[in-house]
Amino acid sequence: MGAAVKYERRGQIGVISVNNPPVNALSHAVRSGIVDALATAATDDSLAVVLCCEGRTFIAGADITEFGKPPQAPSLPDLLVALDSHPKLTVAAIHGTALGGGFEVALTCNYRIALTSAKVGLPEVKLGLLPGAGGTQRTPRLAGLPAAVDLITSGNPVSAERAMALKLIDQLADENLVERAIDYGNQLIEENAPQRQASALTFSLTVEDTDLIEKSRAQLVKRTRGERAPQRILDCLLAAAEGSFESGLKREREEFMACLADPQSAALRHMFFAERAAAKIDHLAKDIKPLDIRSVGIIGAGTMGGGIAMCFAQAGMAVTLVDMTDDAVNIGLEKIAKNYAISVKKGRLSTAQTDAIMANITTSSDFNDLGEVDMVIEAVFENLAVKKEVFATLDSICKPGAILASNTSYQSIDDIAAVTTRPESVLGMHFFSPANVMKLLEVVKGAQSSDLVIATAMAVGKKIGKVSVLSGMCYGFIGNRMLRHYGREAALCLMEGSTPAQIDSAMESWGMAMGPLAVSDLAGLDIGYKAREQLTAEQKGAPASYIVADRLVEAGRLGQKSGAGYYRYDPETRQRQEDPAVMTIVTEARRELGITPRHFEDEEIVNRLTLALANEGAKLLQEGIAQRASDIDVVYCYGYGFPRFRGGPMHTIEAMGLDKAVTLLNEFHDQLNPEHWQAAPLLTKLVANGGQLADSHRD
Ligand code: T1G
Repeated sequence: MGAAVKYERRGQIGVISVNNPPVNALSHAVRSGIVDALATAATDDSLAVVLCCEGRTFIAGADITEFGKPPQAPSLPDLLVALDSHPKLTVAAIHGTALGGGFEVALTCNYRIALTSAKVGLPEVKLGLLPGAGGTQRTPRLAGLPAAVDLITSGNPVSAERAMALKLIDQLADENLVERAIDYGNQLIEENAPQRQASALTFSLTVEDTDLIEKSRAQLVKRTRGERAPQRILDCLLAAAEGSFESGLKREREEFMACLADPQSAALRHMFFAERAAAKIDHLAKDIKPLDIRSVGIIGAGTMGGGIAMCFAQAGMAVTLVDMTDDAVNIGLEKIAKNYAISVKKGRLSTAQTDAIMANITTSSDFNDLGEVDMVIEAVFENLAVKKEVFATLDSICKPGAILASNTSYQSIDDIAAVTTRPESVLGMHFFSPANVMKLLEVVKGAQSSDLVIATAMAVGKKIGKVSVLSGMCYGFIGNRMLRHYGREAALCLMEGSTPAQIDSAMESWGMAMGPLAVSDLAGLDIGYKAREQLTAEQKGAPASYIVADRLVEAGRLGQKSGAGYYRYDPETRQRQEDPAVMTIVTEARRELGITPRHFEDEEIVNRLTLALANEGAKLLQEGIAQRASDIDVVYCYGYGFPRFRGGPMHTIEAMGLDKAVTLLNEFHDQLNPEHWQAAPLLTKLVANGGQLADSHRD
């Protein structure tokens, strides 16, 4: 059986115990170990078998690292055939998170007992897959179709208590799970309980079920923006009702293999590991222990400061929200209270919960109240002089060792650190609006930011529920530096012949949460306008890349905030509507710059915008601003609405083929503005030596 699985007798019960840290994934060693243990139990004089796991959780799924490698027998289906046909009673003892193939193993046992603290789920859809070991066939037979649709298409785990209500679990235990499971096995033997197999159950569709499947199809198309696994899951669930268990299992296998081969699954599995890799800081001393941050000061009670304050208060940390006047602070606090009132109204939080969160926030208009906090995050107006003044004051007030972070989107962390006596404790913590919703946090390392401070900021990000990504210092850090090229290409496609509606719908059909021009309207066109006022003509770039945006602002069209920008917005629904007045402005701008409009295909728009992102991303990699290509993917999927089923900008060109990407870049260089389309040397080097972005680090 090997070290991963052991078998021992406890009286008339045979106990199979899996030990494959960290999450008891169903590696080849685990699968073959369980098959061997089942064979032993089949022939010894045990009367029942308990399957349990050591460590922190029951089996948390198939071993995702094995996907894409040659299969090794016994496969998971082979294991489940042996389990389903076993001659003894089988009991699964569940703790931690029994997920995916792990829960499918438990569902194949005759009975299931779980710790009340346990959770179970079938999250395969989050990897672009579906439960490929009988989960789509057994779950509806045990819990009914509606519960199966919800569990498998959402991929979200449910509590043991909820699972018991759904008849997916039979018993709950508060502690001593293995002992309780052995007692349960003895009780079943005593009661001469039948070998109850989910595979032997049948169920047929009601009219409501059929309606549910069709309604779910439409909802999922909208919610997942084109992901194919959810639709395949519904096909498998239908097959469960329309035929035998065997025919349903066959259909599930076919659909699972189709998912496994689908580029969307490769992208989603890439994102699974990318999110985890982002938390790792290269070359960081292994023994560095992040500081324990318990109290935080937030400077600036505006939209960003208020949202940031909510993140920390929700994580149970003491927050001091500071602004220049009591009025400003009170307005900020009222906005936070309003946000929580909406959450209570929508049933997301209880009043008790929001009261407890609000109790973590104190307010002040006196910086001296920040003397004892462990960390301060500045979220004042995006102006370097103002930020320098704030940091100089904080430096004189805050206790030694307190971390001073700026939420700046662009300003130099080094210039800000230079006005303090503690540059090693200064860094950027760039949140994304709305800060209490968006999961991305860019942790920006200044030239003198210490490893301890960086590690602490990354850990604080995780503690408040963010996905932290480390960025070096450059204008715009990772996300916004790339966004400038993305936005430039959207503006140029408009000037060269496209329309706002075509550009946005092309990108949204491709998978972006929102098209680039609609995003500009949401953020406010005046922000870019004011930023450009501080730039030289050279810094602003090609006039064609901003002339329309400037003309819209000058015409009072600031975006959603003024009811019109690239679109007109319904005052009630905020739905965008095309506005002929915009094309009048565009036509005039084209005439002014001597541009003759031409026809655009959606494909050109998608290629130009995605390659503009990836090419700049490659330059960030070369310069060491981003630690790894997958970090850039995490930034875009968590901060900019890039579709996870595309795996991020860098995975997108890896999946396209770097050679094809570089060929397109060179074509754009020759046909469009050569200054904008110089292929990143890293990409041409990788194509020349057949390398992969995944293996590339800084030059
Ligand atoms: N396979 C391989 N490695 C895994 C893994 C898995 N299934 N799950 C986690 N890891 C690694 C992870 O990469 C990290 O590694 C370490 O374990 C700790 O994970 C046929 C086909 C279980 C809730 O989708 O949701 O079954 O970074 O940092 O926050 O139908 O891991 O330390 O080197 O996430 O405590 C279905 C995926 C698979 C569950 C624990 N199962 N895992 O969270 O720790 S497909 C899943 C999780 C399948 C069958 C189909 C979480 C967790 P490293 P972690 P955590």
